[in-house]
Amino acid sequence: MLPVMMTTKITGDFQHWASVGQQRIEARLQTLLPSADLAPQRLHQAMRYAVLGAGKRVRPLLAFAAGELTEAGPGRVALAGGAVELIHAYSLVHDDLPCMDDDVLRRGRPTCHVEFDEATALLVGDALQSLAFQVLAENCLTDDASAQLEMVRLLAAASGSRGMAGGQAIDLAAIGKSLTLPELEFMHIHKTGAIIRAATLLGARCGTALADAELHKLDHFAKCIGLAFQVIDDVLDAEATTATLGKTAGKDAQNNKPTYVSALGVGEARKLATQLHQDALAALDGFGERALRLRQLADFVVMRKF
Ligand code: GRG
Repeated sequence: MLPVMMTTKITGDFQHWASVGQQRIEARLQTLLPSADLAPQRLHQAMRYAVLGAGKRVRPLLAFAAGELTEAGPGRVALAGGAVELIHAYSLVHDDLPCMDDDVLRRGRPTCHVEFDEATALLVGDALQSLAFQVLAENCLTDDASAQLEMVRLLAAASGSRGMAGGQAIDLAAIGKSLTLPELEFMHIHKTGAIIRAATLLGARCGTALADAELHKLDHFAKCIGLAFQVIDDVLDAEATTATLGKTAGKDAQNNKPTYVSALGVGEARKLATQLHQDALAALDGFGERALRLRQLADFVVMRKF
């Protein structure tokens, strides 16, 4: 069951749009993933378990919203957003492994290695990552072949050692230490922000090309939202319940991890998220109505309760 995008300020119109997007991406992921009865069945069952039926799908929704800026076809954006969601799902499976965050609950269910086993969970992550790039390589996502190659490069860079994997390495090395705010920002721009940025840029690249200045503004929007997403993630880890989050609450403090809450306290962390939200919205000035969904997603990111 996909989570419903409910916040205090978000309108019914946005909820409907988000729900349509969630269903579209769910249907796309269903067909992108190998069937569970195809050999090796256990691996394919575990891949489907890790990806389908849950998750907020924030990254594909960002891709759809950015695609609306460039009049991209939703079918193409679903493929690009699906590829990003496969990378995201792989990162969650690996992050939950005993050698990393060692967690038993994800998206309201047992984590992949608990439901299956560690070796299978490792392979699930590997195979989801490969599948993401296969999806980008074997489908037509834009009429411009060089733009499509750039999309492959973007996602590879965002997920590699100078992106998400690098951010995760910094995160693991920081356990038990305190980081300065610039160090925290550097870690999260990589660990969480890089994939959120990639989702936004890939969605936009499925449509007509943006001018460099517009692309720069969209990238700045995504950078602010990626960081705001993490600041709120830290706040929710400290304030929300395990039942609401669908993952173990309070893990950051329990694992002695430096976070925006440990560095600033909840009140100041929320203020930082509000500032990032405003910066993100300011970056969209000049895009007009075409950026409506991006603005609403920015609202959702800072007001979310899960
Ligand atoms: C293992 C290479 C590697 C990277 C792991 C994503 C990640 C890096 C770790 C996850 C740990 C974590 C809680 C990060 C904070 C932000 C984040 C990515 C939260 C989970 O994303 P949501 O809230 O999850 O979008 P859903 O389940 O809704 O998709």
